[in-house]
Amino acid sequence: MSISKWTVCAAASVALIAELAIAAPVVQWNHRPTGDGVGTDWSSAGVAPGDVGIGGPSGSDYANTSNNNMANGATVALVVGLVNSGFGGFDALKDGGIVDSAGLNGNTAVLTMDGNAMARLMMDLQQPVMINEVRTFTGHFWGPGSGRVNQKYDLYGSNSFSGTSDPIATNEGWTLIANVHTGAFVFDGWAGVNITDTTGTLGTYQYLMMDVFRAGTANDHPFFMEWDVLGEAVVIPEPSGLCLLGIGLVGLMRVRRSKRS
Ligand SMILES: [Ca+2]
Ligand SMILES: [Ca+2]
Repeated sequence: MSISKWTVCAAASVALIAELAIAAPVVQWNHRPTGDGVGTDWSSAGVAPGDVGIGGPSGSDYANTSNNNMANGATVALVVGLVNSGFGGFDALKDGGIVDSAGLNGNTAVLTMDGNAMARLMMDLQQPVMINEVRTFTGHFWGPGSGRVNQKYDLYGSNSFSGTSDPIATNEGWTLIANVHTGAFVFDGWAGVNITDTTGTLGTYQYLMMDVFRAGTANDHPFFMEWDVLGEAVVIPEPSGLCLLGIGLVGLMRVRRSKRS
């Protein structure tokens, strides 16, 4: 490799490292009581400690089934753990909304945490997407109140998932995006989480993975109702292509200089 190629690659790496150094996830959440209904306004603080106004469930996000910008449609699958078959499938996470007790069974993906340390959900966006925001929504209606609306998960992103689905394995390319825990608040209604980043983007990923844990209350099986991914598809240049482009520009500059001299 020539010196100029190393120089271009090093400069690009330094710029990337500088950007990564100031990147910090911003995790916000909100709890809405049943009296709000499914068309609730999420923009004001709710009823639990730490609640703030957030964006509500989206029907036009990248992952949503009705999003025409999607090439082949996002898919969601359970990689580790158990899902309660008495409830809806994972398409319920991409239909643009939340439901109340009447629509609970058919439009909610319920992770069964009995005897399980965690459950792992993976979303394949089919192509790399520059993600500005991730939102997740849960809901539950049990009369006296439950902890099943609380959310506790770690969100990862990758562009090189190859099937072994281990976010810890560096050869899978998984990057930790954010840690989420909305607390152990006990009530009936909905909880929403918004994840953004101080840089304006959470990164560019084709695959997202949630490692879901028990939130800290009895029978705290999470009842997920929506998983939004706000962003746009992008084309990622190959690193080698970037370096070659840099070499080409340096070479062009050299040619012009030699013509002047
Ligand atoms: Ca959606
Ligand atoms: Ca939904």
